[in-house]
Amino acid sequence: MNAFEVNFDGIVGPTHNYAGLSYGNVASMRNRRAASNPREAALQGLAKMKFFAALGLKQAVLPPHERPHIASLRKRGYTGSDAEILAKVAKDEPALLAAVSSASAMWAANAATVSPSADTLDGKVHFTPANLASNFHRSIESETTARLLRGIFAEERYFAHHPPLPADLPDEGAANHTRLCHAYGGPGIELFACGSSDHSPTTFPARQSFAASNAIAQSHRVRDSRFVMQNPPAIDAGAFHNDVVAVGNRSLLLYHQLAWLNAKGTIAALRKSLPELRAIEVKDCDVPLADAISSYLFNSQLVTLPDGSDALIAPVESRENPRVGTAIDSFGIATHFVDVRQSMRNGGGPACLRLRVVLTETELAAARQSVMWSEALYKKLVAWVERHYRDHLGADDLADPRLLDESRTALDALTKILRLGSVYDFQT
Ligand code: SUG
Repeated sequence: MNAFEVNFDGIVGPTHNYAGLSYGNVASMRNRRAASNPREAALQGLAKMKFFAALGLKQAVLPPHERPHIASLRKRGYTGSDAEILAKVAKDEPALLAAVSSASAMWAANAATVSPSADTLDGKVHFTPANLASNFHRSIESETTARLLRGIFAEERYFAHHPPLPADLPDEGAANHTRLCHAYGGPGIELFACGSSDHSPTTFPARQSFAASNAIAQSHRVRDSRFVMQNPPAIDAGAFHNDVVAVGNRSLLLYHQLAWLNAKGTIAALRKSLPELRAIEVKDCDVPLADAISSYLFNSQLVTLPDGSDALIAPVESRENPRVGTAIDSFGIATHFVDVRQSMRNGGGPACLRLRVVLTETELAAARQSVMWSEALYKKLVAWVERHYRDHLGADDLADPRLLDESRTALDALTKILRLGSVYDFQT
C-alpha cells in the first residue's frame, strides 16, 4: 500500500520564551532569561513548513497549547480569578510561572511515539502521547497532546490511542524513536534509544527509560522493536534526546560515533534484517560531540523526496561550523538549511519541531484534513501570527495579565482556522 511520511509541526505559541527550564539541555541553560521574539519564532516555523511543502513533502500542523496554563496552577492550590492567580504566582513562585508559560509543545518530536500500521500486529497506527515526566514544564503537555491526537486521528478503524505512561516510566516520545524500513508502506524496524540502567550519566539525567520504551513497543504491538542504550558521555555533553546525536529515515541512518553503547553490534543486528541499511557514522575526531550539539547537525530532518532521493534539512547553525560543513559534504546527500534560530536557542532544531506520522493513503484521508498544509492555510497562519504575537518577551512579561488574554484570544482564533472545536481548558 502506498504510504507517506507526514510531518506534523508544532506551531510555536505566543509565550515562547527563554526560562532555562531544561537541565541537561545546554542551549536552554545558556539562554536563560534572554529576551525572545515569539512572532519571529512562529514565522520561522511556518517558513520551514512552507519549504517542506514546496519540496513535495506532506506537511501538517499541531496547534500550540494554552499558556500560561492556569489549570495547572489551580491543581497546585492556587485559587481566585485567573488574573489573581497570575499575580500571586508571579510574586510567590516565579519559577513555577515560567514553567506553566513555556511554549515547549512546539517540539512535536516529543509529543508522542507513533507506530505505523505496517509495523503493528493489528494493522492500526498506534499513538502514545509522551508523559515528559522528566521536566514539570513539559509534563503538563501530555493531556492536551492526547486530546489533539485523538481529535486529528479519530477513526477507530485505523487509529489506536494509548494513554501516556505513568510518570515513573519517563518517556520523551519520538525524539528517542527511529523507524527504519525498505519502504514507508512496508514493515519497519522500530529502534528505541533509552538511558541504560547499568551506566548512568554523571552530570545530566537520562530522560528516556528502557521501561518506557519497552512498554510502548509492547502496547503498540510492534512486530520488530530494537533497543539501543544512549551513551552516558553523550548525555553529559548535552544529548538530552537521541535526536541530538542520530537521525534515520527508511534505510539511511546517520549517527555520531559516541551516540550509543554498542553502536556496532546494534548496526550489525539491524543489517541482518535490513541488508540495504546505509549507516553513516560521524567520527568524534571529525565532529566532536560538542560541535555536534552546538550545531545540531543530527537534529536535521532526513527525508525522501517524491523522486525517491534523500535530502537533509539542516539548521543554519550547522553550515556555520566548518567541521560540520565538511562532514555534511562527505555524506553526498542534498542538503538544505533552514533558520529556526528562535527555537534553537531553547535546544530545539528542525527535527524537534515535527512529529513524523507514516500513513497510508486511506489513513491520511481518514485523518482530520483541516490541519493539513496548504498555501491558503499558510497565508491564514502568517496573518494570524502577525495579528496576535508579540515581537519581544522578557522574563517579567510572563506576569502580564494582558499576555494571558492575548494568548487565549490567539488560540481561540486558531481553533477556528483549524476547525478543531474546543480543545483548550479555557474554552470549556
Ligand atoms: O525538552 N527545551 C526542550 C527542547 C526539546 C527539543 N526536542 C527534541 N530534541 N526532540 C526540552 O529540553 C527549554 C524551555 C526553556 O528553557 O524555556 C525546553 O523545554
